[in-house]
Amino acid sequence: MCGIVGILGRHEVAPVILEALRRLEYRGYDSAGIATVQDGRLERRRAVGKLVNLSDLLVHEPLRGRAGIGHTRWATHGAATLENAHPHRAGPVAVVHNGIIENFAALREELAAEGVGFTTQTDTETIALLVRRELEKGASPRDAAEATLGQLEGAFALALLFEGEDDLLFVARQGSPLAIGHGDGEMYVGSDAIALAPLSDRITYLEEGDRAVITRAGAEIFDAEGRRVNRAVQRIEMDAARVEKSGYRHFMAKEIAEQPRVMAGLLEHYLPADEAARIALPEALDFTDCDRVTLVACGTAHYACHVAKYWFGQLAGLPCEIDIASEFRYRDPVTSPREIAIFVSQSGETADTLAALRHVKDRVKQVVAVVNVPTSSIAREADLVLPIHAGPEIGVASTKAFTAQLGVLALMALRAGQQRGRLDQTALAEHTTALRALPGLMNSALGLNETIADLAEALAGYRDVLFLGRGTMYPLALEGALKLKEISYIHAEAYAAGELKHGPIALIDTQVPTIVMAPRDALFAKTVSNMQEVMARHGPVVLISDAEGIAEAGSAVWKSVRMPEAPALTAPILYALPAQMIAYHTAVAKGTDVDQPRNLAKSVTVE
Ligand code: HGA
Repeated sequence: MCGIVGILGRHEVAPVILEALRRLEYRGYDSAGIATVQDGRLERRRAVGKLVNLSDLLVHEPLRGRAGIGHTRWATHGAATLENAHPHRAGPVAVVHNGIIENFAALREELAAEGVGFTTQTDTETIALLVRRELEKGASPRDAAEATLGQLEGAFALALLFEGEDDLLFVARQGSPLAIGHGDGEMYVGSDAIALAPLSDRITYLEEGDRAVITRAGAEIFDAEGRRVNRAVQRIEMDAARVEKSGYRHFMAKEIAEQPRVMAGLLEHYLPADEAARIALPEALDFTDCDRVTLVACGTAHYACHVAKYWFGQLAGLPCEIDIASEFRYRDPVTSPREIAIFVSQSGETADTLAALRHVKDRVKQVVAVVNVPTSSIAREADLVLPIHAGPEIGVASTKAFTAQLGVLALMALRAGQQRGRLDQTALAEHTTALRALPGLMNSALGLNETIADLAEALAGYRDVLFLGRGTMYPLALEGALKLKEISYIHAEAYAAGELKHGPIALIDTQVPTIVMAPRDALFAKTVSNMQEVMARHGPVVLISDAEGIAEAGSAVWKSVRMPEAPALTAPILYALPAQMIAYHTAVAKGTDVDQPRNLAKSVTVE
């Protein structure tokens, strides 16, 4: 999603802004631009496509100045064209914006009625035009910005730069994240701390409704009511090396390979090695007096919730509901004062998930955030935060965050089972032993890289792929299909294996491979029957199973992937790896942009 950068520097800022925008590239974008105040004059350069186009332009038409703003745009309103690229300018003001101005059409009409013309199709341009209108009435830059904010509806983060003001940035946050970095006689603004990583490790996160007047001397922050407020300056440990590819061809490959280490770190955190079965989750997480669990998320995180639904039911006997955040929020969900609502998001900034959290926050017993970024909005607004400790995830297609989310959710379900008397110490010890063995099994699964690369070469030639699974393998099938379509653009669908004959079997022919995810578990025979139904109709089948499963059912399949044997609890976590590797290698074989697939964005900060 759109990335924002702003700098009041001691030296030329355009190259530094460009570097910061590079660190935001992972969020996904389609055009980019920078504006600076150069000898008092506001100047801007914009380019469609990747940042290299903007940097080429800057070589021929450099931008000078010590104050500037920059933007990577992921279009919501108006095509990815040069005129729609940010910064948008109206006379003496330039704006960069992340989010959506929901009343922009009404505002445009109002401005049009006054004879104001438009040069873009964006909602963002209205902000610049409204600020200019206030400035023309004689308002100061700050008052003009304040007056404009009062007219905007929707979710946004924005930064304003003014002609003639080389020591002023006005920024505001309403729904989309924004961080301020403190330097030595310099100040920075960024959509996230990653953008500011090498510039500053002292970060202030703006709260909902905050606006700030920034000069090189510091930031004056005001809340939505205009009261001056203090927001903490936090020291961020942002190991710059962790956002490098470290020799891997893609971030996604690196992040897939990191999973054994991430899982080991997560377990070290939540499952102390010294005590056999003590789950080190906060005491405040109490499932005893709880009548149900609700899990809400989007995309891959939603599939993690889907797996957790099985765990909460089977391990803790707890009714569990899952929903997609954008649906949950608007369907008027029935809540209970004894309900624990869990919101899962890698970035902790997912706009729909945040809105869903706010929707039920005061109506349930407890709101828990399972996030990768503990300083994020979702984390800050929840009653309890359980970080997944996955480290920065840069590839747009989530990998290590998914398995780490599953790790935390499994521990929560075990804790619930223990607290509710469903799991005795022996059963608990069995499950924690299984979790401790998981990093080793993940390492073995990574050894399948070559096998899966070969399989992917073959899959890359197909247009449609089906994924099937039963039980906890059903959400894994959904995740496998999502991953494949996200980065290879192959149309992929997933079904619960038992659903096959209720419709999707009509798709089966020699041109539609079916990937069956089926460890040799209690449901194996049933899934194998569905697999046979596919083969009887000449559909090529890829069986992902363990040695026993493949020995039993793999003789007539097109291809098989032999996974290490895994206990029922950890199998869905382990089987994420082949699903990710299939998607990754298929995308590589097809030559698509693995880390920044078309149209997709990381940290989805608009609804
Ligand atoms: N609505 C603005 C900004 C979009 C955005 O924030 N994307 O992440 C536009 O379309 O330019």
